[in-house]
Amino acid sequence: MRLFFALWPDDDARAHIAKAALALRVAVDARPVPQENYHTTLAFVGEVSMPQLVVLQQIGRSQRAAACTIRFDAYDYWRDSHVVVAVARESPASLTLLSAQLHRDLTLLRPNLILESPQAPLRTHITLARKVAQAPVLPAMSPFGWTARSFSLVRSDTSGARSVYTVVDTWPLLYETPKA
Ligand code: 3AM
Repeated sequence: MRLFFALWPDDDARAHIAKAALALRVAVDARPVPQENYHTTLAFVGEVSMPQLVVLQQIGRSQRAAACTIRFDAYDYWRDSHVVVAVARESPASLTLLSAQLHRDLTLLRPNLILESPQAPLRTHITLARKVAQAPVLPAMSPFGWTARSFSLVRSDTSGARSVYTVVDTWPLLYETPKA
């Protein structure tokens, strides 16, 4: 099975993302991401066996990152992957740390596990449309906040015409301490 760690939106965040996607105009042959697939990838894992799944669940359970609110504030077109994304130009520190820690744990515990994942710094984003062949004219985004209270291990099935994502496990992020 093919897995990745991600933030999975609650209904509130999903509604905000859907609204941001609606404001986009991409070419007719582009593929808008279905609402049920919206997510923010923290660490792509790749193909794993059942025993490796248990290791991944241990890794997920052992994280101690803080909950945070992410402000998505711009659209971007990523030419290499032909996607239009919503980006948070500033990532909360706790999210950057969580992503880095996940990558570190994956590498330390199972050096052979990550066959495909590059360890690039986190670019906090939500893919809104795929197969966008040419750079579209992107509007300014009405910024929205997504309060991340948990993160998930997600299975990706790309064998059919549409990718199907299934949340396998979810762990809480630590509570945000209110600022004085
Ligand atoms: O979250 P986004 O949409 O940016 O493109 C895939 C998707 O990214 C990416 O993992 C996310 C969940 O499927 N992905 C797919 N194959 C990948 C690979 N080999 C990959 N990321 C890194 N390496």
